[in-house]
Amino acid sequence: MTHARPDGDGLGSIMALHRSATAASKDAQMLIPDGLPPQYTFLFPVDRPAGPGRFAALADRADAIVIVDTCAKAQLDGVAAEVTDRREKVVVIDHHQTADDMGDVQWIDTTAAASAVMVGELLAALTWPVDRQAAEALFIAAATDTGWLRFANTDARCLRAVADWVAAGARPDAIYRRIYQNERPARLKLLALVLGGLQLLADDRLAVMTVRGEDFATTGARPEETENLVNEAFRIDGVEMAAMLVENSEGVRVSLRSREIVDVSAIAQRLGGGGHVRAAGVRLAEPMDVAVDRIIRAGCEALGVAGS
Ligand SMILES: [Mn+2]
Repeated sequence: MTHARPDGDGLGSIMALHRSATAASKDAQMLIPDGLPPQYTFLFPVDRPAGPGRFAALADRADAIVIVDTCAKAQLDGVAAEVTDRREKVVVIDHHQTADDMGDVQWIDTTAAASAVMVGELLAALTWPVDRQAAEALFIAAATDTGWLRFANTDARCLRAVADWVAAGARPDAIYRRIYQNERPARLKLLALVLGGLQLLADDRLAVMTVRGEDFATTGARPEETENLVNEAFRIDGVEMAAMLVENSEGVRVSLRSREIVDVSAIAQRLGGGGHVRAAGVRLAEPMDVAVDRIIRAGCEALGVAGS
């Protein structure tokens, strides 16, 4: 099993573990504490992970409960207590800092780029078969946790693991297409509209982008298709902070990102939102033009430039 609101690393890792274990004649079942995100259903063409309602029945007849990509009770949602009640059976494989006391065996390596790298090493040590589908799942897991092998966590160990999976039949071109080149035309039309309206301020260090209500009708895009659009601004050399403002029926949803200087969580908190130092957000119950003005002032102030 992996964590609730599962990502590519958690899901790819359990898929590969399940497939290799089954090929090694083990009786294995997958489980996730909540629903399977639609964009990852393709990882499970045959067996789908069970839901939390099946946990007790599966756990009681299992010899081991392997939890991958988390060691935080809070990420196990409703099954956290049921997991720790069976701690003698629990094996954790994880690469995050947060390590609760969840089970008797906890293999935590914060230097691993992805949990999948650890899973790949474990499967090699066990000499369990890793076929093309398992290798693809591990590749997807490592690729999504490293931003397609470009984030700072990408290291030689990760690249060696990826090389093994390519040797086992994983095709980077097909996987890239599946994960990153599967958008609807409407989303690209929205991207064009957003980039067309991009404003650069504070000596071109602050980028502000907007999506107004009518832009959804014009392009046919859906509100969820604004996800990650804010990051497009960092294609521009010198942009330190980016803001994306999306209009909705309650007002404006603001996404803030910074490259390496500005603490955008401080800005978000001051306006009633929150988040991380490099990625934060806030909802403003005011008209778009007022919200844009507020964000420009906050951004210019954070960058030490007089607001326009
Ligand atoms: Mn991970």
